[in-house]
Amino acid sequence: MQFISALLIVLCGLGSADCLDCQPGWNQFQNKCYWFSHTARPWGEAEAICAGFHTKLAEPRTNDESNFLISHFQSLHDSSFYWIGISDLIEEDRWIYSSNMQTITTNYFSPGEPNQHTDANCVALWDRYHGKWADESCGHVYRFICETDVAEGDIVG
Ligand SMILES: [Ca+2]
Repeated sequence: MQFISALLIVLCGLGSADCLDCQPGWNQFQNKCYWFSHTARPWGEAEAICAGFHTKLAEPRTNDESNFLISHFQSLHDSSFYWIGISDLIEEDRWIYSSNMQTITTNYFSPGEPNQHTDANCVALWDRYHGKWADESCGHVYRFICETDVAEGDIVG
């Protein structure tokens, strides 16, 4: 059974259509499920909405995860910005994940970004940068991306 679970994870990571490990409306990549919102909120409210579903704003930890978010973002063609769970709210110019306050382990700021200093403390994917990151004022009202781990029980079905 463990082998089947591992196989499903691999297949789902490759975008298998039979993959049912995420809830309807969520997109799977590797062992995470992502939801791209249809409504726009300030960063803090976006975080609260994710938390309301026991999830969190997306926190890409690897280049592969960042690349997945960017490619899915580009496939949507429907919004200019999407919030993710990275900010320098606590300490200027130290970009951290919201859930554990650790310094980011993958950096997809577009060249020249971040560039707005204390005026912009939250990170969004931006279509002008083909989905790479910009620092934005946290009060701006943008769509957002929530993430959650694939539940182990769901993998086995
Ligand atoms: Ca800042």
